[in-house]
Amino acid sequence: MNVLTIAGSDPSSGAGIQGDIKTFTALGAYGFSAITALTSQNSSKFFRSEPVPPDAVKSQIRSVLSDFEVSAIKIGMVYDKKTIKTIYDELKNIKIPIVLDPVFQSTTGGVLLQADAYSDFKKLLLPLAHVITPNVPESEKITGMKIRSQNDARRAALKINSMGAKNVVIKGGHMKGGSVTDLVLADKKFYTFSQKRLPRDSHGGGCIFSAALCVSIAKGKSVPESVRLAQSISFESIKNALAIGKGIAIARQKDADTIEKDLAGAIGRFASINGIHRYIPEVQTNFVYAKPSPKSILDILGLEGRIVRAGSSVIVAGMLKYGGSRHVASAVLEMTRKFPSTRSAVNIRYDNMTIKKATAKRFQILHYDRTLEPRSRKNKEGKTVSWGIKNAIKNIKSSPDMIYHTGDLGKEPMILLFGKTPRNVLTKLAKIR
Ligand code: PXL
Repeated sequence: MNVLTIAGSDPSSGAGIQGDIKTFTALGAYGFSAITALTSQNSSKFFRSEPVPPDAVKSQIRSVLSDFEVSAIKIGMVYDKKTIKTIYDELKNIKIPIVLDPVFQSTTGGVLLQADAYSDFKKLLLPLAHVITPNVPESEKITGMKIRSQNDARRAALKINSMGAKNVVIKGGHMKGGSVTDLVLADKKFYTFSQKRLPRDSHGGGCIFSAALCVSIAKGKSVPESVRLAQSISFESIKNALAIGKGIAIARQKDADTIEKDLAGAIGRFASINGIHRYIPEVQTNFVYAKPSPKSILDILGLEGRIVRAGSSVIVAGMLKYGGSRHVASAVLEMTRKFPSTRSAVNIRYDNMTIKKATAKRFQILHYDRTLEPRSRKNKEGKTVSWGIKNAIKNIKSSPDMIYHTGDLGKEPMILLFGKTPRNVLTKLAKIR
């Protein structure tokens, strides 16, 4: 699968063309490039930049599009009015989805878009965007609004949408608070994805986000699912940043492990299911995926936070982490001891209707009674679920789809839905909704 980036060159290779190509490669896509400008910068300083002649920008884009099949295009640094007009003319009639990353200023203060080019950026490029990915200062620049709260961000996203960008992601990194919340407006609906704030600054994280988003869109994934993946990839690469220069660390792409890619994507899809908030229990939801033959919950990837019900939508809180889930992971750990290929699960709210629908679909359903657990074992964190799963599957020959319990004193009843992969779990969930 091939993608194209139209962006500036960054000799430090953290951002721009070089950063994009590394991200594309790490995610298994083939990356083409058309260079719009040459920047001279390192980890401490932005020295200068100059545009590539518009005719050469045009010729690069044509060279790529006239030959190769391209499934999505990312636009980054566009520098000036002439470059914007050139890109607009080349792309206005093509049907390939465009991810537009408005880059106005570098981390070290360099000007990436000239002051007199903003109005053309808004008028010509913004309406071409399938997805636009501004951070808070960029959203303020685009809308002329001040953004201090989630509500402000929602209003800004609606405005950017009304200016012509089909879907909008406002990255929350610049907003105050202990966590970072990215806001997504996709098909007129809002989604929020939040994560822990990393204590350091780095160069290139924004480019990695939009490049990863571009690959996911190229694969035909939905916008919320793609944002979730992009958030996960950029978070990991900022955590993994290298301090190889005298200044700011440079974000570094890790090859995304497929467990992480699959689970991050499935969580994004789960969160965007219509009416999914009704399936979230009081204790909230986790979704996990184990490495093959997990030895402990540290081999099982889950959300460090939870999928949380918020009114009639859900918020995905926290990033994926091995050992991030205790409860659902303990259930999967126990399951894999008998059925090694059943490596994923999600917990959902107990409801008799759900059990009935699952029965009608001929799911293999088991249950256990928490009140029968020997006293000596009780109150040990994560132990009850291991005991329950072990008992439930004791005399079973094939892996169950669903295991539930009806609670205990002060304990909420719960349904666990199992599958071989997160995708498989979602397929089962779709059958019982
Ligand atoms: O991260 C934004 C960015 C994008 N493109 C180029 C850059 C930078 C930041 O420095 O240099 C070329």
